[in-house]
Amino acid sequence: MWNAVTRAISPALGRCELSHIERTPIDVALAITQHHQYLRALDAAGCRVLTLPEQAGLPDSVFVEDVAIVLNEVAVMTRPGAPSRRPEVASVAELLCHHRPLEAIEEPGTLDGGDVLRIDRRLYVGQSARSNTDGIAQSRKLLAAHGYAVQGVAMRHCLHLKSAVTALDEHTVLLQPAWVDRGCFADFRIIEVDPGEAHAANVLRIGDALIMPAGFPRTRQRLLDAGFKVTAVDVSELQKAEGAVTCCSLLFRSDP
Ligand code: CIR
Repeated sequence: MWNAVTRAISPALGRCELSHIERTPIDVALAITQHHQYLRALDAAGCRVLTLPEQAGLPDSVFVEDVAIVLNEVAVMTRPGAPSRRPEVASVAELLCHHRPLEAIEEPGTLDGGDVLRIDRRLYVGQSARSNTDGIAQSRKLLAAHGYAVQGVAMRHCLHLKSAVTALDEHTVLLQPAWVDRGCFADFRIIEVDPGEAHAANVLRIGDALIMPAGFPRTRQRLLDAGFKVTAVDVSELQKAEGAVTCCSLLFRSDP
């Protein structure tokens, strides 16, 4: 059974961190409606959805993915690269400690969960503005003890590694070649996003179900043509906050 930890949207979402996109007004009421649809999609994909209460003073707190790496054996609480986001960690740790032994990334390390792509026993970690060399080295040491290999991945022009590449199954990735080199994923079958849909690579996988943002119909068609089962959810207001679909949940199994 998959659990999905999520968090209700802060009314301050409009004051979120932004790195690679221009600030445009966010309709918070619409964002909340869209987030409910996202939660329904998680439920339909077979998740037990756990929703933490909103943190009004923390604009980006809906993006729970960034504060932890949750594996079958352990959860690593991150130290987010944006200082404004570090107060988001504690309340998620309080929940996760009931499900996993906890470890933590410590100063001077920084790491955002959005940079961590797990495929089988390997974790690809984006060398981004949010995840520094020390944070990646700490995660490598912590996770080697549990049999995971951690590999840093160069990337460009986007916030997180999972803005540029996500896994569709254990053998296939969806990739934006302008933001990460195909060669880093040479061991996998690579499906590229449609050239006109730059932000389409962020897809959330739950077993054999995929959730992706609406608004990328040509990339979605590529996934359907390749035989994947895809649900599209409109997350336009979260996209204005530089979020997408992986960032709004932390998935872990209750029967690891
Ligand atoms: C930030 O800049 O931290 C937020 N506005 C967006 C975080 C999105 N997180 C993710 O994709 N993992």
